[in-house]
Amino acid sequence: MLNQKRVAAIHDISCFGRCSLTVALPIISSLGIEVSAIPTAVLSTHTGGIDGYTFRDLTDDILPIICHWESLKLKFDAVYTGFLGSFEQINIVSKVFDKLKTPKNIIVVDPVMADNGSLYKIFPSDFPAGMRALCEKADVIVPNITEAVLLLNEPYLEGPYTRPYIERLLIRLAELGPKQVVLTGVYFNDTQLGAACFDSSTRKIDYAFSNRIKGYFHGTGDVFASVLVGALLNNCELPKAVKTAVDFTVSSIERTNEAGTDIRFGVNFEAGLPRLAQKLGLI
Ligand code: PXL
Repeated sequence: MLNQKRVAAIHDISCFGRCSLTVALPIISSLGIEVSAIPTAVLSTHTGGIDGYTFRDLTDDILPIICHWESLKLKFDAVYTGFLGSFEQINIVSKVFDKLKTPKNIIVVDPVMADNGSLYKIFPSDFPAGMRALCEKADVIVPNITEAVLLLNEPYLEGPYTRPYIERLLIRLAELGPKQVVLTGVYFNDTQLGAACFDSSTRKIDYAFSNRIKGYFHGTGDVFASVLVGALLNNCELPKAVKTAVDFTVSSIERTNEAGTDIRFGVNFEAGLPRLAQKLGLI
């Protein structure tokens, strides 16, 4: 085996309710990549539809962890961030990017902050400006449509969308700085849902769709972005990485829907991991 790739995953740990690190670690590891974790906070559960969760902030630990890693001369093929709890965390993660960026590695930002037209209620209204600053430093960003319009300071529109609208969003997002933009929650009709991507080096736009499953399933954005990171680090081209992430997320949702699990508990992605590794030619 050639040199194994290594990712620094910077997310919270929500102890129950599959999302953030409890999703990123198993998915990316199952694709043969070493994952080093920086937990930004420890919560008893995620904050989506569950009240009374505990929250221990670990912001003050982030830079000391990085300083120790620097003393060990550790290098990373990717730095991947998702949910961040405050402006202060955004500013610190921005410093982490400066420290860990190399000419060869990629910084992937999933600007987790909103869905279905609204900013998550735990965030202040100026939070998108902070996320925008982080996206400007990224190589790849993975917003949903609500996050995209917040990053661009545009009004939220209900779907179905049109190709010119989606393509304009992709191009405007790339103008913020990232070379590759992946937009999730894209649909042109009521039967199919998926993602669109734009690579500014080729100026190519691609789409990946699957059957639309009614309802909201928690943690699916993290499942999608984790597969995307794992696939890109396995040298998948962007459109194939996006298609792989769409298919994997949809089959995780289908499995969960069939089982009738509480949607706040996250999706059963675990059962799909062996097939995912097989699909990417790893086993
Ligand atoms: O799935 C994104 C996420 C991650 N971490 C925490 C969250 C959420 C979304 O609500 O609350 C703590």
